[in-house]
Amino acid sequence: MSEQSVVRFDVEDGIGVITVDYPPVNALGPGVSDGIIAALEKGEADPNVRAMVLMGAGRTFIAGADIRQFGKPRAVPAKRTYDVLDQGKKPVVAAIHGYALGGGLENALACHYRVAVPSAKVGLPEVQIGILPGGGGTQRLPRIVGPKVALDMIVSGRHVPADEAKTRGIIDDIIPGKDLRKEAIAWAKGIADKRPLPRVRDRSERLAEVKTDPGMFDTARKQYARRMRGQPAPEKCIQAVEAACTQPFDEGIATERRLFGELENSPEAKALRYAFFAEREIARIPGLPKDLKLPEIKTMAVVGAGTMGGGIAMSFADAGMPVKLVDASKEVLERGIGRIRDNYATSVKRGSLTQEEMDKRISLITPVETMEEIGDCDAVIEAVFERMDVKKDVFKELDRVMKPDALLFTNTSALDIDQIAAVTSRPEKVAGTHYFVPANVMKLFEVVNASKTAPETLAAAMKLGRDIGKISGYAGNCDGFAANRSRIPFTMEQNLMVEEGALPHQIDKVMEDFGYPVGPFKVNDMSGLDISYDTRKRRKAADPNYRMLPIPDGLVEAGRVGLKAGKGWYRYEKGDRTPHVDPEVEALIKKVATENNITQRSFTNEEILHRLLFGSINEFCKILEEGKAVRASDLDVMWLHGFGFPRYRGGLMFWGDTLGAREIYNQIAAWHQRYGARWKPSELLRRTAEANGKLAELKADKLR
Ligand code: T1G
Repeated sequence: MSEQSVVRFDVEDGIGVITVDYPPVNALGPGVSDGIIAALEKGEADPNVRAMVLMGAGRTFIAGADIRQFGKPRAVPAKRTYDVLDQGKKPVVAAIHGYALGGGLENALACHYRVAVPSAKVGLPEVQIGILPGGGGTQRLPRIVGPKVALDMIVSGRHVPADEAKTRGIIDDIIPGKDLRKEAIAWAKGIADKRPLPRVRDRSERLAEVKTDPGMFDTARKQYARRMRGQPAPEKCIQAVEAACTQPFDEGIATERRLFGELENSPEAKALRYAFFAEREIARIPGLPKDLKLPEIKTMAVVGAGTMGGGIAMSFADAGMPVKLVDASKEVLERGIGRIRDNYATSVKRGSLTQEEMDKRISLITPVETMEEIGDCDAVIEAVFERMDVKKDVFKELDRVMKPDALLFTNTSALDIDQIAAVTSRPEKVAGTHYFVPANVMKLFEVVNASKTAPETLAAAMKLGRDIGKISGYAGNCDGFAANRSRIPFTMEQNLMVEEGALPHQIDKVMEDFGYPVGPFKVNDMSGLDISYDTRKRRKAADPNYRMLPIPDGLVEAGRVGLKAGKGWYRYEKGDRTPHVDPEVEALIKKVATENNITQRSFTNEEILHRLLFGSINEFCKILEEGKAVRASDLDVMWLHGFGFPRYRGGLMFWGDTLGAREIYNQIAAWHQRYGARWKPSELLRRTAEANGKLAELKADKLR
């Protein structure tokens, strides 16, 4: 689309209509701002034009600046749309549908009036990509909603629905939206002759709020400190809003622009931009025909009403999709439904869900006691006990009861899906849909492609995940698939370093300083040490060479199974979740080390960090080599949404590139010499190091 045509201007009934048409989301890409300025000047100069409307073509208003342009050299624009709007003599109405975000809302705030359709959302989400509103948003928004609400909107970056935006005065009116253009023109005609023109920059009455609560900026600093740890943008957002309350408008704009410049190329902003596009790229599976006819999934069933099955059923009800929940045992089914009710009730108590919404979601979940009753569903997800024989029995049953074109998905986290599919007459309709705990919360939805899975089934599963608000990621069928498999070296090194002398709280501190909300040993205590202990026991039973972990095994055998027992890696006071370092654990560690003739030593924090993360970088490369994942950035997205990897570091491979593939390869090669086979460097990593290539740009050459 040539720069000229990304903005259209036409006049209807004395109203100049400026339409931004720059798919997919009318971002302020090349030519858009200039196009808006040209249209505004045309309208100003045209005597037949009494007022103007600014709107977006397609599915949305302007979704902000073009994020792809950041970090690239850009000419300083001679004019800015915001200033041209401010200097205008004719009223301009922003007509908002879809999203008005970032520079989109900033343009709307520079217009004289704003109207929106009921489903519209507005916001200044720049902080989520490591920057701040750079088009006057930090100066104009506080003048409308007051500094306190502006702080909340700008530091959280949340999207505000139209009704709340109306209540807060961000938009002047809600229009039906049946015919946006027509309704906006009518609205503009209604105000065309009103003078003086209401410019937001001239308003200051709401800024006085700061006099009654001068401490609001420090309150915001405290409020957001924990959530925004390690990120420079929130503090600068607060400083910019503070400037709106202490400086004249144009000086405030200059302050905003300076602060923006300090953030645009920060490491955190680059990492958050990488994460933004990686989360969109993960939806694409190379080689999948674009015109595939996908089987429609409108009704779901879930087999197994345990913790996982219940969470999975909630994930569908939360997305408004009817779901049947079946379990062989009436008692387990009732307990499962009870647990779902409790979860929703907790959300209602916390105020994150209304009672009405809870009732609606519960009504979408139908408990049934027989498999026959789910036969008419479009697809089913099996979430029963993680044992192959149990899974096979269930899939034989599903193949018998489910309608012929129904899709059969399994939530197994590691078992061979080819074996499961082989017991059915429709292996092409079988795939893995792997959730992470808690299933109704974690966004990652790992879609596992088995050797007989049809492209339609794979694509339908990927779409299903997106339809319920998850991030669907492709994985090949292998032990642990992509996400869990890439995590195994992390968990192994976590435990081996403790045998060698590093202490759990030291390792936890390193990872919390790195940006994790909670260290790995505390996470283990929360999820229960007995779960992974049982998995190790099963693996040992299946493979005598499987290496047990004597220290966590010893903890479990000593009854220290974690938070639920008041002791695990840490000790906990009754009714309190605060972890306390426990000398008993250190004593057990020393005892196991002595019994296993392990010489203990001290560790630097850097060694701990690299031992934990380099192994998984190496495994990422092996997974890509084997074609069990599409691209490195997918695995990064899986760690962001499956394992809580700190978002402002972009992802594991993106972070790896801040050190360089060569340094990582050399270290791994050295550990290979020292520790043996588990550190055998991936061939792909060696080649990338040699070529000084980027880890985050690695892709599988062929999916297998
Ligand atoms: N720039 C470039 N591309 C964008 C984009 C943007 N701002 N927003 C979306 N896309 C692409 C996206 O990569 C995808 O591409 C397609 O559009 C659909 O997006 C001066 C400095 C609007 C809520 O942060 O939050 O303004 O993968 O899959 O789920 O102060 O996109 O199809 O090739 O996400 O319906 C501030 C970012 C910028 C908004 C729609 N704005 N976008 O969600 O679709 S900074 C934002 C979103 C700024 C000013 C500053 C979402 C959405 P592709 P999608 P969606």
